[in-house]
Amino acid sequence: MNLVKEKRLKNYIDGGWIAPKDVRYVDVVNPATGESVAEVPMSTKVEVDAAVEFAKQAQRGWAIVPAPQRAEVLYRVGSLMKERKENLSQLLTTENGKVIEEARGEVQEGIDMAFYMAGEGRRLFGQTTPSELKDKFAMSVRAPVGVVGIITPWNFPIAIATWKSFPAIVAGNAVIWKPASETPLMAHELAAIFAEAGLPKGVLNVVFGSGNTVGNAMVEHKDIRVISFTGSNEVGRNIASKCGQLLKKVSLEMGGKNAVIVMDDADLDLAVEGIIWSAFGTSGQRCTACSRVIVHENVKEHLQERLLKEIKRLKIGNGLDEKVRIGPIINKVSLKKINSYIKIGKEEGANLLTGGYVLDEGEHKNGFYYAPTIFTDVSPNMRIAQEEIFGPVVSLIPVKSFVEAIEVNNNVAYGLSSSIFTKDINKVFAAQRDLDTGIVYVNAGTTGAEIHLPFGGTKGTGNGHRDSGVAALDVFTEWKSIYIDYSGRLQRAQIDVD
Ligand code: UN1
Repeated sequence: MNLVKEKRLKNYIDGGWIAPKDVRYVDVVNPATGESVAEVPMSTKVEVDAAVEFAKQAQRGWAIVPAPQRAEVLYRVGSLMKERKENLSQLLTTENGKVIEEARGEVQEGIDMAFYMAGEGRRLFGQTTPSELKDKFAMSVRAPVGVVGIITPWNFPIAIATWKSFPAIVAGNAVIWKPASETPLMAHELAAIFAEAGLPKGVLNVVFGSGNTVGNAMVEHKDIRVISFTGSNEVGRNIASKCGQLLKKVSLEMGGKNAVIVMDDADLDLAVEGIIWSAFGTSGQRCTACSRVIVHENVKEHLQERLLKEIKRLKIGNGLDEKVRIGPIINKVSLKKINSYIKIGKEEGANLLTGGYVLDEGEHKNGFYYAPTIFTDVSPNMRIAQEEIFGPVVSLIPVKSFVEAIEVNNNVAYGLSSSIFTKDINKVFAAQRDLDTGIVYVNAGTTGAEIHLPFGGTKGTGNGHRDSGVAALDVFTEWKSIYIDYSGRLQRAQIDVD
């Protein structure tokens, strides 16, 4: 059952809960109340090295377990997550702050991923290909890579971990996982569920700690052959250059500057709902959050008025309260960063329509809350329209045409998600082709990716890999080409072909 009983968390290494020696502990703070709910150890390279040794050993055995049997563990993990969905969701809200309804949605994402990837245990399709030579058989199969490292963020502490660890495990790898220090409880619970589901020891190892120490030790460890990272652009680039030097495969997902386009033929009620949900849900702390609205000038005034009206209805508070729609921001550092963009926006000449301040009175006194914020009359090159803010701040950018809307959408450094509201079927098809993002929505907001489709984006969002979906297997497997000659002679390829 719920295993977080002791306040001080332990690493999960080689199937055991182990407290690292002589390390400092950091408080895990409930952002809704400011209270410490646990303490997380700041492990060191020593723990990473130990975990990798155990993982290497375990992986050899795990790789020869037939994939359908490896998948059985994931089916059990999915069932246990389903049984504990409510507990996990409450705990997730406690450490991350997201409202309980969204926490349930996130846990559901993990459950879906478990059953979906378990299905891969009976597929993991390879290919057979005709050989150039007689009496020779050629095929390519997906082979596990070995020991892989996953580094996950605080904004989706369980879902993103499942996008990465489940495909890695079903494909026969062993995993070293560094969860974000802000949200270690989900990692603790997922490791406990894996143990209960019968995953052999050493196949999954959780090492808590900072990116600088634990993350770095993972990136630099010669026996960790893949790094899959979701987080900030700055950290991602740093990891990428180190991995480049070491010729290590790295998969990066580093955020977005996602836009909703509202054309003048759009269903405005629907567009308003879509914008409110994708801009202010999760307090804007999603990689997929909408932070720009590109609106046709004919409907600009109307849309602004409608958004303003809807924003006033949003109850902001502790996410455990079912009536609350907007929870807190993860911590004070984030609050400060969001606030700094308000100043930048004003200085750039944007018009602050609503919000733009920290909520710190009454029920909001001890937590980290920010008022949902809208800037209007934003021009596409302003910093508030170019840089990822990761908070409930949205910029309205007026445009004159569909072509201009697409151009503005694409003219940012990121390319994760985009959306268009229109009733014109021609614009729908042109937009899905021309929007330069890894995910495109039509008549829906920018959030809500489903786990059986690839997740990721173009340009500064990543480096060409995808989480989730069957595409995730490409990150965690190597193609192995196998030739079996049954001619009884030495046949020389490209030479003995006549
Ligand atoms: C993220 O913010 O990094 O599509 C993940 C969505 C969610 C996942 C977001 N399913 O918004």
